[in-house]
Amino acid sequence: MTPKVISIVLGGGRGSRLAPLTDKRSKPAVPIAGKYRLVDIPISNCLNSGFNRIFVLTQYNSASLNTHIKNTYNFSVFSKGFVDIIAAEQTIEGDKWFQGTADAVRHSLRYMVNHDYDFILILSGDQLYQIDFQEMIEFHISKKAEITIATIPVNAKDATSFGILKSDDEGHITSFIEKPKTELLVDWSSEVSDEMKDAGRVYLASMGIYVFSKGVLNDLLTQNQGLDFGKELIPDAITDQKKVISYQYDGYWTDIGNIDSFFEANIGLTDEIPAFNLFDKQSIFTRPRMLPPSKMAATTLYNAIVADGCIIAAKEIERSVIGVRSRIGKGTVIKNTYMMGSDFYQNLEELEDAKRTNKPIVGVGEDCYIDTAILDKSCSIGNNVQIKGGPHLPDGDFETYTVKDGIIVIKKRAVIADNTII
Ligand code: ADQ
Ligand code: ADP
Repeated sequence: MTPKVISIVLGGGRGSRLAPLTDKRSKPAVPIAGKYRLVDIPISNCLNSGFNRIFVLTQYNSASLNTHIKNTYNFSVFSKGFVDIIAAEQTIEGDKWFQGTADAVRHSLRYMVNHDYDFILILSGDQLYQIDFQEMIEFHISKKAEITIATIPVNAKDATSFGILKSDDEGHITSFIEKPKTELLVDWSSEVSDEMKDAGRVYLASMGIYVFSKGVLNDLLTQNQGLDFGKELIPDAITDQKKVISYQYDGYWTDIGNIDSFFEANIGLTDEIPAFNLFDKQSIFTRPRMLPPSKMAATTLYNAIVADGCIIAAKEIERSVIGVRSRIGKGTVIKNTYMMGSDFYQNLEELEDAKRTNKPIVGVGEDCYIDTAILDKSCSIGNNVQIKGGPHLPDGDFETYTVKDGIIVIKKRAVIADNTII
């Protein structure tokens, strides 16, 4: 019998580490891979695992997340499936934002009472991976676990950004420390496969993906006032001798919480055999847009991903992801760049008008050179513009762009005049 599961996607706080991409939209709505949004990844993993009752918790309910969910995840009347957004809201009991991940789930429990379920699957909203949660739930049941945490071996550098745990031979987690300082790590290495050991990945990290048996989660959230799973609930559950089990995963998984990892995750998709495989039997779902196929003039493409509906005359595109409805002028070279695309097309009249008044059109103009950049949606880059990111650039925030970790992020709808050099 299929286990009865409700999934909760932690859609994030302000998403400040992803600014300026999150200036005008909530984190789950950030566009990824040219045509998807971050939230499509955990939702697709759930749907592909056969779990179609999903709540997305978010701090602020942006119109674009709502529109995306409403337009994408429509289930037939014969299905019990839904994807619902729960936003932090003022209630009789309180008027605060969610104070942390556990607090967010605690506030959402009242939406679960009408549902029939035995397990709650809690997922992070900003990770790239493909996991069969059906297998994880079966593992949880077979181990008679109360809590199961998905884990992955990581190296010492990464270990400081994750919850690190130790487990016994049976996979029981015996201790857990949230984001340990480097000097504490000596006591925390685990037995891992030779392959992982050779890669220096000897610390077992929590992936922030949890299965809870229903009663256990309810008890924990009512008896423990902790605000965060990693900082309080999980370590306390282990101290309380709850049966917490590690479900070790060694496939591709990456946390895309900041600009650098977001950039790498997108550009990594252009590898010959990308670690995250979009071209799989299991689909990543997103909003069907009914766009025309992309049209290209004399463009040389090396390792490029080009989404639907683009009109491209560029000279060269290399190791870049070009999003929906992108328009790129002739003579332009784009390298190591994620161009998110546009929300709309300008019609011929508007294009003529822009030409007459010397305004850059939406997209990238002619004879530009763009390297190591993220172009947010619907920006207008004029002709002969040079945007060159790289480690030489200091971080900074300007009217039309931000620099983080050497990556230049052009803000949504920014207009960059002809001949600009960044
Ligand atoms: P972090 O990712 O640092 O560590 P956190 O910032 O709490 O933990 O975020 C977890 C997820 O919840 C993210 O998707 C985030 O956007 C979302 N989130 C955060 N605050 C929220 C709020 N108030 N309301 C709704 N959603 C919120 C966690 C664990 C570590 C583990 C890593 C793995 O704490 O133990 O190693 O995930 O990435
Ligand atoms: P984001 O993807 O950056 O989060 P939104 O989802 O809020 O942005 O905006 C995308 C929507 O905005 C699309 O559905 C698109 O139809 C609409 N849109 C935005 N600007 C325009 C415009 N100038 N003309 C037509 N539609 C637009």
